[in-house]
Order: sequence, then structure tokens, then C-alpha cells
Amino acid sequence: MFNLVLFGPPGSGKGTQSEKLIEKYALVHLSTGDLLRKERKLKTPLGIEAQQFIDRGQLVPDEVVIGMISSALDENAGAKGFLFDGFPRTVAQAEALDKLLGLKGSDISLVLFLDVNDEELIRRLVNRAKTSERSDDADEAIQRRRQEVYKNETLPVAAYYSKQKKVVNVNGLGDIDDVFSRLSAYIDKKIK
Ligand code: B4P
Repeated sequence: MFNLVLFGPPGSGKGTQSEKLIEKYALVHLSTGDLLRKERKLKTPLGIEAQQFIDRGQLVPDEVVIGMISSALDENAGAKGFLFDGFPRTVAQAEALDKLLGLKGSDISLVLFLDVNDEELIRRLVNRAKTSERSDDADEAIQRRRQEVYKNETLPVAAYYSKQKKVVNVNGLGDIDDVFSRLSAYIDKKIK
């Protein structure tokens, strides 16, 4: 199996690049953001609980997200690989993912870290807010809060995978297609 983590701050383009990568490499896309938004739309108890955190720019509790990923892995037992987008976002989630993949005799193959500076992140999210209906896009204060949460809670995940020598930093600035070519080049090198 080839299991890829696409890592980066909110607005770095994880969702945008994932759409292109899953098509090119036939990976199963697991975006915890998308899964949570789907639960919310269906008004499930999980969706209603998660929304309170998302609206405040906070992370949804680990046990909720880990449970969701565990079910999704089981539902896609025959996959040739997964693209994890927006997950793991805490070290506890990264440890849980290692365990879940270990049970399947697999592990994370590569972590691609999309590098984008703070000003550009806020610019992109303010722009996305013009057309998205996402509650966490609506307000610049919430977006700044999300960047803070990222630095405190999510950035340590990069250190976790660096210890395993799995992280590659990729410049996330420039055209969407240019970023895609850079990401693809690293995947091709790893797959060969
Ligand atoms: P996510 O859905 O994961 O979303 P994101 O981090 O905001 O955005 P992404 O990086 O995917 O950026 P995008 O491609 O859209 O998270 C939402 C919330 O869900 C979290 O805050 C949290 O509350 C919760 N959550 C999710 N996962 C969780 C977890 N594991 N644990 C706990 N809570 C969790 O790009 C942004 C914008 O930039 C778009 O408008 C795009 O068009 C534009 N763009 C992209 N690439 C560009 C480029 N190269 N140049 C210019 N613009 C570009």
C-alpha cells in the first residue's frame, strides 16, 4: 500500500491538491474536514457535536476523528492506498493512525508538507469565504484562531513524522498546477 499524508496549515491547499492527486494515483481520499461537513449536513449527533468546535476554529476531539478514520479504513479494505488530507492534526491522532495501519500490516509511506506563509494563508481563506458556505471561513478572527491552533496542536505532528524520516517540505506558493507538479515529483520518486 502507498499511504500519503498531505500536511499543512489551514488554507495551504490540501483539499485542492488532494482532488488532483487521488485522480492521478488512484488513492482513496480521506479528508476529515469533508467527513465532518458531511456529518453536519446529515445532522447526525456526531455532526452536531463537531460543528460547535469547527465554528470556533477549534479542533474536533481526537476520539471523534479517530473513530471516523477507523471506520473509513474498514470500509475501504481493498484500497491500494490512502491519501490522508487534514488528518492527523494532533500527535495523538498520528499515533492512533500508526496503530490502525499497523493492524493492517501497513504504515505511512510519505508526508508532504505544503509550505505557505501566514499572509498568503489569510489571503486565500478570505478569498474562499466569498464563495464557500463554510462557517469557519466567515470571520477573519476565526481564521487567525485556526492558524494559532495549527501552530500549537498540529505542527508537532510534523516533528513526529520527521523522527520517522518521512517528511518532505514542498513550496505551496504559485499556480495550483505548479504545486501539483512539485508534489507529484516527490510521490513518483517514492513509488519507484
Ligand atoms: P479542513 O477541511 O481540513 O480545511 P482547511 O485546512 O481549511 O483547508 P485546505 O488546506 O484543505 O485548503 P484548500 O485546498 O481549501 O478543516 C476544517 C475544520 O475541520 C478544521 O478547522 C477543524 O475544526 C476540523 N477538522 C478537520 N480535520 C480535523 C482533525 N483531523 N482533527 C480535528 N479537527 C479537524 O485551499 C484554501 C483556498 O486557497 C481555496 O479557496 C483554494 O481555491 C485556494 N488555493 C489553493 N491552492 C492555491 C494556490 N496554489 N494559489 C492560490 N490559491 C490557492
